[in-house]
Amino acid sequence: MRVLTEMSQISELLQRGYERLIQDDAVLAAALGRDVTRQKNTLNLVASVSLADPSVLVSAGTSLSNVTVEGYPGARFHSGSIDVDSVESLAVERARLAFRAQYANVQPYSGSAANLAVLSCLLPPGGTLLSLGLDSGGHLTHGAGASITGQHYRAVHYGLDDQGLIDYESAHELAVRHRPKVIIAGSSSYPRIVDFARMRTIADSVGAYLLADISHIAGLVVSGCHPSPIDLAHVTTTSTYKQLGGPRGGLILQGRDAQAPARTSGLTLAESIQRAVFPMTQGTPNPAAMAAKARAFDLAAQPHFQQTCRRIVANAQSLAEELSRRGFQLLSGGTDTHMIMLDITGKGMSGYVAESALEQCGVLVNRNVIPGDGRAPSTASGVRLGTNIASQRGMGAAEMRTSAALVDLVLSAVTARGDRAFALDQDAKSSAMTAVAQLCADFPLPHY
Ligand code: DSN
Repeated sequence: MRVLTEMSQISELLQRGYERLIQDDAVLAAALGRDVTRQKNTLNLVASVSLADPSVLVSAGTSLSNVTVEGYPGARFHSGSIDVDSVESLAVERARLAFRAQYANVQPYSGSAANLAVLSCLLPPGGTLLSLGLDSGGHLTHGAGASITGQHYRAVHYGLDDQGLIDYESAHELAVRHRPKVIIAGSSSYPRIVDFARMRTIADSVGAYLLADISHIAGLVVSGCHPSPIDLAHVTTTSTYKQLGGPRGGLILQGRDAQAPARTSGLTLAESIQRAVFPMTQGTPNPAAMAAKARAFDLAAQPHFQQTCRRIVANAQSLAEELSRRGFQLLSGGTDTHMIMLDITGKGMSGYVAESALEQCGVLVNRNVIPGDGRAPSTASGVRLGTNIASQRGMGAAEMRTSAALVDLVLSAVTARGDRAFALDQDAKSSAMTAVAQLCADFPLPHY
């Protein structure tokens, strides 16, 4: 009863917030409202998105945002932290439970911040790291030249073999030659299962730490649809919004190596990671985001989430199959995850043009560099698709075939005029928009 009364204060507060926004800030209110409409009416096949449950959104929007804390539960630097302590402890416990981890840190602002904290902890400035190259599916924060991780560390990259699969043998050879202190397993645009056990063997053979970045596949890991790295890697990082249905934020996890001694500091690895987040790379965390993470981790541990993840993988395979049947070139020939990577060099257009033409028809994807790409990341020669939101909407194999047909219809109707300009046949556009509207009406966003 008391909980209900206290919760109703939140509901009243949020209601007042909506009213004040509409009355006092019509410009912002209109943009926020338009985006809900846009989300309802588009077929979102972007690989790095998922829908946050309304209870996650509400948790992220509470008055916890008014609380400033630093440090960790029970060891803060400000008064007034009692409820944030409960929330953070709950989020940590739920993260550990969902991922079957021994240690969790829920303070990182994002997956990028989590990676920076872990690298700062494990690798001295100028130290060597080994990771998947950006054009092979790696991530900016894995030592790419444009990232601080590529500027402060010496990054060496492994790549893909002729089949488009991670070249583990070459990763091992590079590890032996360059003796990295950290090896990163994980990717941003690699659609296949990552063999974390093999990566750990490679790391152990040269005495390196293994960092697994599961930002894209965290949901599949929680639900058992992808092998878990938690006990294989020394440290695992993820963002909380790509596939977990959580708020914008990051998470650091550890399994059996949590209590292992950190090699330089005399602390355990877990203690060392705690310090790497606060105070080394972050100040005050976002308490409302930690609340929303707690809610999302609880949902991710439910059977319904597991069912959704199974559908995500099955849908990606159906979509991949139909795209392939229609003549699209799939990197690695298919997918084991939620993700499909298309090489569209043979389609006579850049990834930028493909993404833009599809967006004009209500189909959302994103351009991506591919191995040996002759184009810059801003235009790229690849297109990345994913099935997280389509699956959360309840779509299945038939809708994936329709989605592949839509991609085919639109891209076949494009006449590229350079890498950034194009003409789109208006009849095809109109047919595609009608089909997208039908799909969105048949499979509405849950709870919207
Ligand atoms: N890392 C980017 C992506 O994969 O889309 C953004 O989170």
